[in-house]
Amino acid sequence: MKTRAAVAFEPKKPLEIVDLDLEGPKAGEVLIELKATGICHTDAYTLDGLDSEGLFPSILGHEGCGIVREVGPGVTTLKPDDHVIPLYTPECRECKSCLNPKTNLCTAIRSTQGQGLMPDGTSRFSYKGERIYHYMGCSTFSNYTVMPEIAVAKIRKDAPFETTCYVGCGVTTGVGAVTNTAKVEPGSTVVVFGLGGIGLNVIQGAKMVGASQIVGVDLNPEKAEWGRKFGMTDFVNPKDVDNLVAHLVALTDGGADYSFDCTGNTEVMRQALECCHRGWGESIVIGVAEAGKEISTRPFQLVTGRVWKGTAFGGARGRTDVPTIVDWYMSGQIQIDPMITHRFALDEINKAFDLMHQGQSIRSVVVY
Ligand code: NAD
Ligand code: AHE
Ligand code: ZN
Repeated sequence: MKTRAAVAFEPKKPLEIVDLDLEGPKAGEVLIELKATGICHTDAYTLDGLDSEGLFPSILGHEGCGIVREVGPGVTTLKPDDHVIPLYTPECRECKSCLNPKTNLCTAIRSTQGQGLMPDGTSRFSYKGERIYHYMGCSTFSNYTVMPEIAVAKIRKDAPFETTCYVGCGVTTGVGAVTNTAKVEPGSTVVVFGLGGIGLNVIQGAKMVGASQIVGVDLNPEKAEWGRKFGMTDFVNPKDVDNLVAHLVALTDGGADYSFDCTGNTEVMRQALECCHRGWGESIVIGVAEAGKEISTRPFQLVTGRVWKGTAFGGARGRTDVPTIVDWYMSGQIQIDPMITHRFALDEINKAFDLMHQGQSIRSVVVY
């Protein structure tokens, strides 16, 4: 069949909107009609050529929501008309990682996913006979995509597509980093670096679990008002203080119980660790750093009890946890609507990347 998609033909070039060929679902796969997709900073990072796994030409996008239109042989858990969210972190429930409660990082199809291919080692997308790569196993910047059954979360039908798509990455990543990875306790002191589409969700997650002090840190002063909307108690612009770490340690009475990097900047990751409380403070790396970047700190920071951790997809097991997060949204425990600042047709998708780079959007969504 044909599908209309925004193709990344080359790094650092605008996406091109074209009609291309999509092969139907094979065994264990489903065809999904996307109804909406968010644009995450990770899409921009890959398009900018900063991802060591980045492949071109490819169809980016990993924050989608849509409807199952066709199922391949052997599919048992999904059927046509199911409303679904594609998962870049699948949940096969059988691999060594899925059987270990310590992680959400299912390994069943990770190697082919990293090569831009379906689990059988081929791509379903082509343009003028040339292969187009899948991206993060999702490729939601296409009106239709094909997904393995193990990488699809079935959700309730009353959840609106154009807001619920954000659960496919940003909401789950931010809220899940608080609830699954850090396991922030009520009364905790939390510092969040980077108040974009991820950081604001860390803030609302920290508020939901009862953190008593939530400090937001951002270079963009306009993010102060955004943070306050979702539960931030204090805002610090690094440009306004001489020594950011010392300032944060003083502001939090000796250091944060938990800090989160939502910038992808390795210098910020160090600050996030070092503003944690001596003896117990934990810092969670969420931001994705450019290829080749490394983090550093004095080992004494760890010797004296600070803990450095990371999280992917907020530690969530997608098929199990995503429907619950959608329920939290639908029951008002978390907010999504105010964070969707811009809506575009697929033809206008490059505007969403411009707004993100200019710091003018929280989440832009393409509505199909
Ligand atoms: P975004 O562009 O919406 O927000 C980034 C924010 O960080 C902006 O508000 C920006 O002003 C701020 N910032 C930049 N440099 C800063 C600095 N030096 N100090 C303080 N603030 C600074 O991006 P996003 O969509 O929120 O994504 C944030 C990061 O999280 C990206 O690196 C993205 O790739 C990553 N991410 C990781 C996961 C995961 O599973 N680990 C999931 C989604 C996104
Ligand atoms: N491919 C990059 C790393 C990119 C990365 O860390 N991706 C996150 C999700 S970001 C979503 O917006 C992730 O899930 N990582 C775990 C995984 O298995 O990819 C690189 O450095 O090679
Ligand atoms: Zn993302």
